[in-house]
Amino acid sequence: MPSNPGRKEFVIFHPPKMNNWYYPFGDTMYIKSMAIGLLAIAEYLERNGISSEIIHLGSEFITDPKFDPAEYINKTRPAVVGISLHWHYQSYDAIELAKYIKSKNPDVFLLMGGLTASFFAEEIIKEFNYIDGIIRGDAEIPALTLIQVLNSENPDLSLVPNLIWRKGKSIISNQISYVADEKMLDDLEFMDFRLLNKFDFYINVFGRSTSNYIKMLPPSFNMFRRSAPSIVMPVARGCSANCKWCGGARYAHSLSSGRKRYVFRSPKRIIDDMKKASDYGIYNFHFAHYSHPREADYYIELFSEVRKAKVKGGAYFECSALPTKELVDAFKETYGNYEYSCLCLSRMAPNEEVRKLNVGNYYSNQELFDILAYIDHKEIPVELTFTLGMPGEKIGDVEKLRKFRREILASLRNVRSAAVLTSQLEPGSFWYLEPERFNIQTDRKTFHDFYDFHSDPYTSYFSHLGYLIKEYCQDQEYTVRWFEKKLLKIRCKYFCLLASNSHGTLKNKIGNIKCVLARIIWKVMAVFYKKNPTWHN
Ligand code: B12
Ligand code: SF4
Repeated sequence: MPSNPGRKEFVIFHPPKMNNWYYPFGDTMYIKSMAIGLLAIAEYLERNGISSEIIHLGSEFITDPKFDPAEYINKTRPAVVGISLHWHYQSYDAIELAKYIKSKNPDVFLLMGGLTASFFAEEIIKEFNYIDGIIRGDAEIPALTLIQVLNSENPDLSLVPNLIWRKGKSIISNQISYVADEKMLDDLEFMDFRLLNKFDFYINVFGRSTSNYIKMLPPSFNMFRRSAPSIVMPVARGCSANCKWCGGARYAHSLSSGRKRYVFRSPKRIIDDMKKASDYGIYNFHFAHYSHPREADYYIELFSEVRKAKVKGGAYFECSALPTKELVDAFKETYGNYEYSCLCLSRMAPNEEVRKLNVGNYYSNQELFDILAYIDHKEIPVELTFTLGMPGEKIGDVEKLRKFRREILASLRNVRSAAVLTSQLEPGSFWYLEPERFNIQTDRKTFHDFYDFHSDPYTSYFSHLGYLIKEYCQDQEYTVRWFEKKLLKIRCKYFCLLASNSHGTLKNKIGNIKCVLARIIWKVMAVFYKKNPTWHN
């Protein structure tokens, strides 16, 4: 049972994708990180007199397999139950959770929010009648208003900004009039972990594990790789770029949350967050909001403040655009001495034309090689991810990718990992909105398509795509499933994830052998392994 069972008016659940299967890891749980803003919503309500709590159903089910979310709501009787549906991977789990809770608690107001729920708000509310409302986009003021309205004598839901709701048989869509600006974001408090049940588990286990939590292994075995508790810093909301695969790009945000502008929080508030996070034992800070070289100045200023304030800890800095030399210098000066610090360059592909078609901020191969050489010269560890299967690519590009990756790896001394990954189709992305422009065909259009897809426990981020690229393999007709399998085979053959920073044929084979051994181990363990029941199974 959660550690703090006092009555709360607002309970928010984070449902991970409970069943996610990828062979080398077996039966895993995915989407362990909660939406960055959940703690801020809960804290905002608390400070306005509405007691709130967040329950991460992954931590609950691991630490207490008998935990029953519907029973918990039945006992605590909150006015509103929120369910976070931020990542499309949660689609099935979130909807089933709503159904289960409502079936046992018909009187409770069941609210959803998050990026995916916002994008598909109308379809979701029309189809799943146990959901009473969805807040589209930013939710702090709307959630507070909703509870105040529900607590009033004559509740009038039309007063709640951003809410889409049901009135008898009609669906009413209130205007999106709340989009948090700089001032509001600076006012929010993102690090009050006391509002999250089992926060120790969240920080120490999920904060240190890989993206897939291997359910057959105990928590301590899931804590390899990054061994410092780490958290993503709430630096900004929205994005300035329009990468074509991304459901959180500038255009996608304007559709789902009405956000037109990328908004950064002040460096001072980020320093406050870091200090508070340190009080909870977090000493690795993950930055994932760098999408254009012009944003480098913000981080140079932030890092200078970090040095002044002497905030201890390392940093994992994800670059969606190429970092500038000045940014690399500032990173080195601030985080060079910390064991876990690292720069990450993601979604690299060798073909410049493919990059032009897909990347928000184009850079040439020469620019990429130059900055990588500079990072290496500064002796900063790097993590690289390469993407296989971007629109515009043809099967012949696989050989180019091998060569490109080999060249990069041969020229760098501090590579931590160099995985080759595929992407899934994200709702709201340009790939999703305009498949013809990218010469792709998708099998997920409606929310229901995502829900159906994720209801299959044998799917995973690593093995499925949700699209095919036409003419990738010439003179052949094929389906999305066939294409997914084809790319998976290519990945296993040349870019085995268990040999992630090697590029030799032999090392890849060793990776493949490890994978076969893992399969045998999971098969044996499956005989003894009793799956935790969830709210859906
Ligand atoms: C930072 C970031 C990360 C960080 C941390 C994310 C986090 N903890 O929130 C890291 C690096 C860990 C990450 C990981 C992943 N991410 Co990411 N990430 C982003 C990024 C760049 C910014 C997110 C952000 O700033 N959010 C801030 C705002 C938008 O969200 P928020 O404050 O948390 O939540 C607000 C609302 O959504 C809402 N809300 C959320 N839940 C609820 C619940 C209720 C009840 C209510 C009322 C409201 C509500 O209220 C909040 C504000 O008031 C976005 C792209 C972008 N620019 O948006 C991608 C993005 C969100 N990520 C995405 C993906 C796919 C992933 C991964 C699955 C990638 C992968 N394949 O492994 C993983 C999932 C990891 C996990 N959950 O365990 C996709 C999601 C697409 C989709 N619709 O599913 C995006 C859009 C990028 C893309 N490729 O399309 N990501
Ligand atoms: S992938 Fe591109 S569009 Fe999406 S958040 Fe990152 S920089 Fe922005």
